[in-house]
Amino acid sequence: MTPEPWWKTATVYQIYPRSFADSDGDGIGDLAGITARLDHLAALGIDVLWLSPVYPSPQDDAGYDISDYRDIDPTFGTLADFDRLLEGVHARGMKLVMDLVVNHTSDEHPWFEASRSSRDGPKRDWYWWRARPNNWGSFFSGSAWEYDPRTEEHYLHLFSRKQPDLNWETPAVRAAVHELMRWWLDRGVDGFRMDVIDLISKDPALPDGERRAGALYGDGIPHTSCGPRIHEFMQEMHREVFAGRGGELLTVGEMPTVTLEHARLFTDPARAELDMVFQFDHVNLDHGATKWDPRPLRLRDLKAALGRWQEGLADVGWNSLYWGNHDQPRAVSRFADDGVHRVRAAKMLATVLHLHRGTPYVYQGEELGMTNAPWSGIDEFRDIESLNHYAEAVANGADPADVLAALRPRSRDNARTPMQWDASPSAGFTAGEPWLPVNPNHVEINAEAARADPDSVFHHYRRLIGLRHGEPVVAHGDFRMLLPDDEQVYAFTRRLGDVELLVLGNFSGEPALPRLPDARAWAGAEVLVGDPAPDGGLALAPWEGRAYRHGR
Ligand code: TEU
Repeated sequence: MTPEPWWKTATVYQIYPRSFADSDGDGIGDLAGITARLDHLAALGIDVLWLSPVYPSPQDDAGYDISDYRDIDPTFGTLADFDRLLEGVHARGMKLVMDLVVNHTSDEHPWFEASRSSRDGPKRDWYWWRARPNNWGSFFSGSAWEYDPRTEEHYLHLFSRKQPDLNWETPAVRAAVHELMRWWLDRGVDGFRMDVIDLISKDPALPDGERRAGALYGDGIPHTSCGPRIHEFMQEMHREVFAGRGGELLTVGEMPTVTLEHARLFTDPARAELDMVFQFDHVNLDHGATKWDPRPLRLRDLKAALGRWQEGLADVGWNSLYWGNHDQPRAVSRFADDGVHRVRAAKMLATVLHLHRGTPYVYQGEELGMTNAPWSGIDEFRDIESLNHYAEAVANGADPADVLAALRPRSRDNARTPMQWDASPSAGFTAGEPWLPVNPNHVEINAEAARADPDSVFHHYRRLIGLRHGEPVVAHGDFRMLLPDDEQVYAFTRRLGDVELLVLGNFSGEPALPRLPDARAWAGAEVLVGDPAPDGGLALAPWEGRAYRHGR
């Protein structure tokens, strides 16, 4: 029997370097800052760190626009700083995973500079050039095409105009990517989180997309998402980069448009593509056609979405589990309550997520129950997605106050406010002026206070991460969703051999009594996570979570 992969008992922590810890007072986080804070992560019990991009970049999309894949941006430090960080991570028994952004490069990358220099240069076909653009819109507002007067053609950019899409049909592009990946693995990194990797195989005809009523642009997703050669490309990458390096690496594909059917193919170990993918179904439930059109989240939809992925990857493949990342609003503000019940709500979200089957990802500050920020005006935002949307909507006649109201809860900048280390004026993040305002609630919500309080969200995460290491049912047990239609309580069981867990989460500000058919059988069981109900039964206080264990 092949042993289970190590990452089934692992928890990953995402660091957004700009906002984690600043060592030199320029107001922007850096590698030396991370190195100085590694004990916080080791104390939490984290197994793997994922670093958002730290490569040289014009920072048009906060580092997701890379101009050199084999160096460190001076803002973040040097390769020597990187090696020191890696050493510190490994010395604490943790691993380090890099962000691989290769659907596109920066327009300032030498590959693109060569490509744009002439119509018949050797790198022309490394990007997508067309005499006439199609109707696709960019994820960051406006057209997905930019006219380049130098050669009088347009190039494709699914994201910002400073992020031209690489053409993966060209074999030399794929070879160049494989080479840079091997370069980082040879340096000692332990794997990659692959940015929008579901978009690298496009329909080479680049046909127009369907245009929704009222939309300015056509939808390119059907022609770019998991295209005809996607699995071939992933298998080739596996062969060229990972094969023969042993099973200690981690690969996770970020896939905003992935379907369950494709995910089964990507993560089936027999196919040798990826260890796991990030799916987006559960983070697309609380808005309409665009993310700027908020809708209330219905708990039954959340259970249906996550439950479908649990079931769909039960016999083959593996799930990643997340509530948030640097692109999503803060989980406790979005899915629960960041007011009086904040601590209990943040713990409940953690209990529910971490006891699913899959590998959990913790986004920096989530372990403190950090919240969305109280934005006062548009001039406080820094994210290109927010700023472009604001400019486009206002130019098209929307009321600026309405646009701002939609940005407040949804902007990616909510996730990017500085990490809250202590109660001092810049939250211990920097000695200078932070690049994005510190959330004023850092006087109360910060790592120093959380570590000192045994009842904090931090210590709750620590216990959950420890359970995954020590309780085989958490990593390997099967999953059964209960009460699918209940609008108040999230409930499921996990089972491995004679051991069974019952996990409950009250997703409401009212007390709840879960209506389980076998409630009596559970009432006497050991409380594994959370506090017992005062009467020893299953009752939950507002936003409370709890897990029970039967058997041993
Ligand atoms: O995100 C892909 C992605 O789907 C998001 O851009 C998404 O469209 C948006 O955030 C939803 O609000 C990845 C990175 O995580 C993101 O930071 C980058 O901006 C993007 O790719 C381009 O590299």
